[in-house]
Amino acid sequence: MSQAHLILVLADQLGLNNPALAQARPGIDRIVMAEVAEEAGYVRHNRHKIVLLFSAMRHFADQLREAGFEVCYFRLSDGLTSLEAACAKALEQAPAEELALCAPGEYRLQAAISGWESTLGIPVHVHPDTRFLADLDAFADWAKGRKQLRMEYFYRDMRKRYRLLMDGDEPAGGRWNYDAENRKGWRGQRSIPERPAFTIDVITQQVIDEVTLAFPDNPGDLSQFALAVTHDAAQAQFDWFCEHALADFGTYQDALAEESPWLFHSLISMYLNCGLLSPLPVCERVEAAYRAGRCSLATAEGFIRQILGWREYVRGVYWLLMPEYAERNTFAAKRTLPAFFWSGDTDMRCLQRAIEQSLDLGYAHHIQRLMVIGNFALLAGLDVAQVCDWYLGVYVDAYEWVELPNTLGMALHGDLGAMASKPYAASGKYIQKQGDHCKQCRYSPAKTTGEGACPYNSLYWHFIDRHTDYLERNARMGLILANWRKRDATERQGIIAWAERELTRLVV
Ligand code: FAD
Ligand code: DLZ
Repeated sequence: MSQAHLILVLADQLGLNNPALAQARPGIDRIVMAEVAEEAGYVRHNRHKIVLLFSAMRHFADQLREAGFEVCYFRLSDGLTSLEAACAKALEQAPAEELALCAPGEYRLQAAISGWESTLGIPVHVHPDTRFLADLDAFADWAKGRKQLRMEYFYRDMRKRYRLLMDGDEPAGGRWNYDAENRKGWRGQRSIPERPAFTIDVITQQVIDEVTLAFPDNPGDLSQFALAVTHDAAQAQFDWFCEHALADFGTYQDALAEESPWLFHSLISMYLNCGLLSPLPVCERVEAAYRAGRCSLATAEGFIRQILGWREYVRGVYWLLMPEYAERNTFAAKRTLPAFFWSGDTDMRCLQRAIEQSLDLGYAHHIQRLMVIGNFALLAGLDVAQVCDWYLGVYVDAYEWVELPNTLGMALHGDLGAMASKPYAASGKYIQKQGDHCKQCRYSPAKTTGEGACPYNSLYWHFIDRHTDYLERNARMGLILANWRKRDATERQGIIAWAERELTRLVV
């Protein structure tokens, strides 16, 4: 019989579908899991994220033990600083023929692991991560020779491949994309269902106490912790979404609401990303809801596109273009991140609400991340690396494979257009159209300059003006540039001067 293997399970790989666990032999192979300072500290992680991962890891370790495995589990208080140190310690306790693990989700860790064979002195077998729907080699093949990568074409191939929302060879309903039906602004049209009551178990309470002590300066109001930490509990939260919120998901997908941080969103990204839920059953469940008449095609298509399309696509782009990707900065944006990103203390209501809930809960929905916070960072020319680090730390679902293309690429257009064909830049009027924050705001989206003018308005034109050379090369920006240029010179100068004043006041 061959010797024991040591299997390292990372905090975002918590499922029996982890390929490193697929051939694991109970009673022979050992599993190592570790809460370590290096992973918990490489950005200022939200405490909700740390509690979610540590508690889910401890629950999963128990599940593996029940399945007959020996699990070598290190807690943060054991003082091991890195995953490598944890593996070394586990090997000290009992030797192994090889170390196996599923490929990590971040380039930084992949690079570190490539040195472990020599430091640990045993072969290291890194299994490709098969928990996604698109294989990375297939994505690279798909991307090869294309002048521009576009999610829409990738997504159509994925729909055909997984036969999701297909009627024969045609997309259900005859169209691939129903986005146009999914853009309603929020005017309190519906009542937003209350999320079910949440109970904290003993393991999670202990983790909350430990994290509160160990990370006193990290964001996250743990009195509001309500995240599932087991597969069953994550499934129950998704079931609740399908029953109570899915039907309105599409219509209000792009809406911004004073009264709710999440409207009809699913709140499952954190579970998909750490292995408590799997993407295919989630998509199949939503298709079944549509086929049973429980949600519209526009809703089902909109939802499935996010997971089958965007989620897989951003991962493909990340691994295709790293590590050079992270160095990109299209607009040489380098203004220091304002202090209010860490406090929410700003009088721009939409931004205040979005940042506050991001810090307190580790959650903001897509339009808050893209069109409120990201849009502000883009228009104000905030340092792309500082913005990306903020996103990577603050959100409970953030790992670089998904955070970086979304932040650097989609929100900041900092990746030279690899992710999005044009910058998602918008003025205050867009924010007003999508929701009801402006009514509570001291600024008016109807004004561009002068006391009480919404800062997004002048900053929008400042952005257009300072990047004319770049934007001119993009046919989709033609109309906006023409709009800007047809204003008379004095008006333009006035807007730019006001925007400069706002930048000095708000940013530096
Ligand atoms: P829903 O709105 O209910 O959508 C359903 C699911 O679709 C999500 O759970 C998610 O898995 C997937 N999804 C939707 N949009 C995207 C997308 N653009 N990329 C990848 N998956 C998507 N998502 C993360 O998972 N981690 C991140 O770190 C992250 N950072 C982001 C940063 C920025 C600047 C932007 C604009 C978006 C980011 N997103 C990220 C994508 C998206 O905002 C979140 O997935 C979503 O808000 C999570 O909430 P939800 O589960 O309620 O999503
Ligand atoms: C995010 C995170 C945190 C906060 N802590 C740990 C940890 O203590 N142990 C661990 O195995 N993983 C942790 N993670 C997740 C890793 O950072 C993640 O595996 C990599 O970022 C790759 O996606």
